[in-house]
Amino acid sequence: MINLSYMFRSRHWVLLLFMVFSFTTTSAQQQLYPKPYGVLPTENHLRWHEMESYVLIHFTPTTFENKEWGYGDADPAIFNPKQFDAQQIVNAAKAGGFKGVVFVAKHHDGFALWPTKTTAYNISKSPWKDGKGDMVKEFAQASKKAGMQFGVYCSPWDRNHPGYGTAAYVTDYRNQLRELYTNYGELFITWFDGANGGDGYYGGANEKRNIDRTTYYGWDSTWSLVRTLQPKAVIFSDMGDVRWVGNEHGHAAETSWATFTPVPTDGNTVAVPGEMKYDNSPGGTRNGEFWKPAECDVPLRPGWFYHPDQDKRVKTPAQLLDLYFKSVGRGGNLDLGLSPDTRGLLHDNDVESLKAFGEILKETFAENLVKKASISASNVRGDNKLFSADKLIDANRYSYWATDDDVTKAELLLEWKEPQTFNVIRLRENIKLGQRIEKLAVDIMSSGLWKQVGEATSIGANRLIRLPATVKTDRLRIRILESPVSLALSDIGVFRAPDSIPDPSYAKIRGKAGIDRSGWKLVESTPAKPGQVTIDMGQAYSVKAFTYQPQAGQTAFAATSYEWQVSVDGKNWKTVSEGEFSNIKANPIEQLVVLKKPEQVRYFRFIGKNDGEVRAGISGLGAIEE
Ligand code: FUL
Repeated sequence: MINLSYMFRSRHWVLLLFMVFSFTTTSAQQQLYPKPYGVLPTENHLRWHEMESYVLIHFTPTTFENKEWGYGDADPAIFNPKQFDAQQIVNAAKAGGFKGVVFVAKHHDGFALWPTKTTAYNISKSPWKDGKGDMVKEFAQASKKAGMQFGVYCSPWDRNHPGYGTAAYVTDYRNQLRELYTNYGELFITWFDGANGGDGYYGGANEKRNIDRTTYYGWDSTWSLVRTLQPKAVIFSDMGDVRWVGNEHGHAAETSWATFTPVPTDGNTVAVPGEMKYDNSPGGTRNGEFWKPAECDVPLRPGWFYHPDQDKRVKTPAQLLDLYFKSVGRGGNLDLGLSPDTRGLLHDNDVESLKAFGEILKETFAENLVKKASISASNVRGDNKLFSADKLIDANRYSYWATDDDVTKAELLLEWKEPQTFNVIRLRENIKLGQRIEKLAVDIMSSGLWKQVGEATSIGANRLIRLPATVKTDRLRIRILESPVSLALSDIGVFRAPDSIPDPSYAKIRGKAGIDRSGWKLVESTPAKPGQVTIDMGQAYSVKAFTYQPQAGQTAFAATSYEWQVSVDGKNWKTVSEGEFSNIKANPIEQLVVLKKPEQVRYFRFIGKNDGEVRAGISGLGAIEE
């Protein structure tokens, strides 16, 4: 009896000791909630991430000049879009699944699309609506009506303003921002591009105006206007709250961190729009100083402005879907450029592409197959229901599955009663706790064996893994392989994108191809003038246009201005076209130069200049017959 009671008491004692021990060790090592890792997004960032995609609309007198950059000298009289309908444009964007509209209220040409008090070069001087129109207002209202958010882009560079380069312009520029931030409701974004300084009209001076980009705009003071007047807006710029992804192709790097440390150019101490190093922009900076996720901007057509010769070069729904995966699917947002034509409407081809793309997106994400699955995890933080694996498949974007502090690798298993068919996996971290996961792999059960079908790095706000082929299975496994800290994943989605996407009708018939280059001979190219070449096409043609393709990855050497000379006999030459390749460094696409009238040409000479010197990388030249 005594013995038994002793034993009982001692076992009890041991159990008690054990409980105290385990309780104290857990609480000493691990708190209930995981600690955040690194820098974190703001509330503005969270809303921006949830948007995923929006459009950027360029429509100014530059449209009527058929240019990419207006020089600042266009007569406002040319701006008369007789059928302008903001709602047609905004609705087309909405049909594409886009959630917001950014309107270019003023581009580099300096023409203000609203009746501003800051410059006479504005919409009130145009015949549109007898000078009583306000295009910013029309887009703001149309966006509201369509349930879309609204933002503005007001170009810091102004090729019309006589005072550009002096303090007077900066005062006017800030007043333009004040007007835009005060009179058009709540903005979700204010957009600042980095192209600034250079030649322009400047009130008739027609000269080059260089500015010190690090000091001229006083970005801290300029941006404080956003914080005060539009506190819910994110700033887009090369190194804004959301960063330029460093290209205008619309995609982030395969590994793209939301964190970023802007790096000044050599000899400078600050990074500013237009003057910083862009090497890390596509991929961000692991453990960077700021949360600055990538905005991936790309026009729906080759250029940002409407050009009739690009009607058949509208990106197809399949291309848009690919861009979506490379931007939104890599934790960034997609900003797609739309360009109304001179009627003031989006061309039918653009409307058709957007609509078909929107339908594909809807179809892809219509059914999340995880809803039918059961889910389990190899570890759950503190074995606590708060962090259980089913948080990954609930409807709450920020509820999350988490692991114990010392668990940085783990497995998640999804099981279905019946085999499921899918080709897209979506993963989201609870970014309120930072960007943690560095690498994971996706396996499916196939004929009784695990088979790896996908992998991903940098998860963050949103990671879409497009499987190389559609699979059918009743078991899916996610293996999280690398993370510096415990895991905090909030979402798994399993979807099926259409296996094939038909091309829209316009894309089936592309524009007339260039003249066959196989018989062409290079008759002149000298190392002393690396931007100049002369070509003999072997016979004379009636040429209506020339093309120039800059070298990929060498945009610093792209020609920023051009001259084409032609000859029939190789002796007598005439210049048939001269001008600027606008925006070529940011968007190094093939440039098309249409001649004023078709010319008889056997020999042509291309002279590509960079900053006034004959010096340009040439990856291809072409000629198009009448
Ligand atoms: C660039 C500009 O130079 C282009 O013309 C275009 O507006 C693009 C969206 O931003 O910086």
